[in-house]
Amino acid sequence: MTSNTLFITGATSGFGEACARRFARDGWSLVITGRRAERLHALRDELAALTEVHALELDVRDRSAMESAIASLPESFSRLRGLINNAGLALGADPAPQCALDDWDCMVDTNIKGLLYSTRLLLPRLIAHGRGASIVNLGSIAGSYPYPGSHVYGATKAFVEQFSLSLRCDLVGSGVRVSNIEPGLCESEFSLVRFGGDQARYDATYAGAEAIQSADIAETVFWVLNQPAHININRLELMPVSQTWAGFSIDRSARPA
Ligand code: NDP
Ligand code: 8X3
Repeated sequence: MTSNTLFITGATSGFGEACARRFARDGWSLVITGRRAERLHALRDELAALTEVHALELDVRDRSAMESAIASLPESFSRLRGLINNAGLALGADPAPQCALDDWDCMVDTNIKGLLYSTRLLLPRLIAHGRGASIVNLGSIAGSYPYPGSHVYGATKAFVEQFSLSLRCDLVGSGVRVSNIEPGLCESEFSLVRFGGDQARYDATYAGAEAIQSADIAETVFWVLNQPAHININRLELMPVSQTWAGFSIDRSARPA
């Protein structure tokens, strides 16, 4: 067993998959998770040439499945140096009155409750590792800056930001670090999921923007996890150079009575 074992939620695409590749290259043992079994097992088989990999086919919203999968982790993966809470999604970008409540439920259940389950269930293993252990959460710029259609997605990421900061208070003395990575526009299947598989909207989202790529995020996460053990990166916000903030929007239809 190496002393560097990492648990990644949502490793079947995008940031999670890129993180798995990045850390495997450096010999970290991996627990990779996701719902799409075929992709998960293909990644496990590919990375097994580099390191020890354990694949868990898991829906992070399923608390009892999470409890039993984590309770029965093989002994060699039982002590964790890192947890990347990455599984997450946005569904739609329509104005709130037109949204489906099921989509809101799904974002809350995945981005908030799923992250809480993995964090709470894995905390004892991170604390057992102690100094140098890290939890890295995937927040978003949407957690800090609202935009039309960000409503529940942005609110889930605001939760992740505040939870990350609060958790640090409770972990003081344990040596376990907590970081919230807050990316802006990144090219991944995220936007296909958000727009229900609409390739034209996906293409329009990234056209000419030189968006951040998943490998860029993996490099950032790798840097965060490899800081000296006495340093905690609290929050790290990153955007492509092409992206900045919009101005405030003002409705000018009001007329004095
Ligand atoms: P992807 O859609 O490429 O990847 C999302 C991953 O999450 C997949 O591996 C997916 O696996 C997993 N996932 C989703 N729902 C569940 C679930 N219920 N149970 C288990 N796994 C799940 O998106 P990204 O890589 O871009 O996004 C990763 C994280 O980064 C998300 O939290 C996202 O909110 C955040 N983020 C993304 C940005 C972007 O612009 N792309 C910017 C800022 C933050 P599977 O479907 O197999 O279960
Ligand atoms: C994803 C980034 O700008 O689409 O978290 O909300 S954004």
